[in-house]
Amino acid sequence: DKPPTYPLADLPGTLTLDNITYNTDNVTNIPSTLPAYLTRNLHLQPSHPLSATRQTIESLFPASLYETYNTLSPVVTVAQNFDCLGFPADHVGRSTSDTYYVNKHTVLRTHTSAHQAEKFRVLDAVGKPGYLITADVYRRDAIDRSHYPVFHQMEGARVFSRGGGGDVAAEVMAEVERMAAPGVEVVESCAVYEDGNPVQVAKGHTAAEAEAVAQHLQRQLELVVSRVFGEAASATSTVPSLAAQEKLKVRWVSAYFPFTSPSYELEVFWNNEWLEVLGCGVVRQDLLDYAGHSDKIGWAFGLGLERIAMLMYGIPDIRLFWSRDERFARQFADGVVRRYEPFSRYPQCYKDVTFWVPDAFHENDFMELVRGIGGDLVEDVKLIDEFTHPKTGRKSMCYRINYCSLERTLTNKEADILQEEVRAALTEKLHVELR
Ligand code: FA5
Ligand code: MG
Repeated sequence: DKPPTYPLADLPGTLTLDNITYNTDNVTNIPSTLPAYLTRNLHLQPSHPLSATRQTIESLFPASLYETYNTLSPVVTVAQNFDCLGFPADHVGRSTSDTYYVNKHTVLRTHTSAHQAEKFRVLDAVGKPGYLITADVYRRDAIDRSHYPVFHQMEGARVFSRGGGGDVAAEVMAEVERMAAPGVEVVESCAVYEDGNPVQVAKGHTAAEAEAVAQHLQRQLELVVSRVFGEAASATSTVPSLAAQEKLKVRWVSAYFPFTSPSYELEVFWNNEWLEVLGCGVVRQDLLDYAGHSDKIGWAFGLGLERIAMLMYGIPDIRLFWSRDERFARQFADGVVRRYEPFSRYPQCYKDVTFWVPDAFHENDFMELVRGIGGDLVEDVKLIDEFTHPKTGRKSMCYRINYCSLERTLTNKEADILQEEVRAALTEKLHVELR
């Protein structure tokens, strides 16, 4: 048992999430602001941009081949989220500074891959070789316009049968030949072979099999981005960065996940920047073996819906997805993809706080403390200065908190009150010495 890095509240012995009560213990770190997110289900709200994005992508995966799961509970076991997927015991993702623990056996899923093992297990019972899962996921993280402690992922997987004496590599490659994605230009690629030698091929796979499955995966995902970004471009000429572009530039970057090999990330060139939209790979055979599919080989991917929806609709700030403001919702009511029109530009109010940090300081604890007090009024938090005292060796940090409402003008006085609360909580809960 690791000690908690920061017990967020004086928690009672139990915690109720989504109508189920869990025992808490010394690793519980769910702030009181979080449970309310579990019931929002933005990916299922009619005409919400996340729901529309989900449906656009789902339409590219035939229902005859892919079973869709959109209501799986976010409360999962440590085994589901980490152990079954081969995360090593000391993986940083497991730490209480990165993950929300309900108790030492139970977490809020940090990714939709938490459901991989159970959904692979029922493939035959369901009678389809693939699935799609869309769900809210939870991570303790920094605060800025593109990071929020709750976001949405879509996971997809597909298996191919290796039984029956057929040549699965050849069969999959034959399908790959028919999968060209219009409107996408792959400017950089990494495949299974490098200089003619197979790389990262998992135990139990031939290089030819891994290559075929990786190609199938990459072509399928190129189809997804082609359709999603193509829709954004054709539906409205007010998305200038895409309308002006001949083809969408994408690149495949080699990556690492404990449960796939080879693994890749897909990046999209957007507004002059490479943006990572998904992670994926060939599923490690021991995972499929364990789920009762030694006779199959397959791929899986996990993409960030907010990342894609922000590009598709030109939504500039991830907090907007959570807005209950009518002026946000009604822009998406007719289901047509068009550029988001900002309904306000209210002033920002910057407040700095400087403190000496104790040894056990984790930045995410600070981020969460700020968010716990300021909520969605905190637009972002940036480290602007850091120094170590030459004599005492003590470390000092200065953070700039940007307070800004998406819905109204926040007064300087209101920001001051929040800042005072942050300062008080810093000494009281994180035991830092303010400067
Ligand atoms: C994963 O979560 C893996 N489970 C993905 C995967 C699935 C790999 C199946 C292989 C097979 P990662 O942490 O990189 O990987 O997140 C995947 C995607 O989620 C990212 O590419 C990004 O689009 C999105 N994402 C990750 N962190 C955030 C965040 N803080 N805010 C918004 N989107 C995020
Ligand atoms: Mg990543």
